[in-house]
Amino acid sequence: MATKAVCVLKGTGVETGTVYFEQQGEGAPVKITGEITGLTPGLHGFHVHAFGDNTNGCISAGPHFNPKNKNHGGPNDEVRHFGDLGNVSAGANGVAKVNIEDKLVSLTGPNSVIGRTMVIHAKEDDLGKGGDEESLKTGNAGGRLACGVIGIAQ
Ligand SMILES: [Cu+2]
Ligand SMILES: [Zn+2]
Repeated sequence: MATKAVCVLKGTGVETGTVYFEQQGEGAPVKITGEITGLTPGLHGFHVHAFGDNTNGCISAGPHFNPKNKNHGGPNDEVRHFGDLGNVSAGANGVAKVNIEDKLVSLTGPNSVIGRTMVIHAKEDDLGKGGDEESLKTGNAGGRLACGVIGIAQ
């Protein structure tokens, strides 16, 4: 049976943002789709962060979701955080279409992302290749433009 989740991104850095998750069964890849508007054109880091906590805005979501204690990386890297989804690309109109399939993000089991927070960042994620310490933690993706807790969908 398919599991579905949804996340509405809120923050001063976007106009709208809706992200849908769908997984066909335990261990299957997760399809992540949606649209984010009101962005500056270009690449923006896009991650699942550890906590579904919004008490102090997007900051309370904590670091990237990293249950295996690895360094930051890109979505296709062996060494990466579970939450590392790379970048989304906004066109000249400020709209980014999300269309990702990921093997580590899951909606079931002990490492489920349901109840955690999706964050979109001000800057490009360097995917851990920036050559400095921060690159291996956050990809130097800068501030948190908007975020939302991933919840169970209908
Ligand atoms: Cu992030
Ligand atoms: Zn990361």
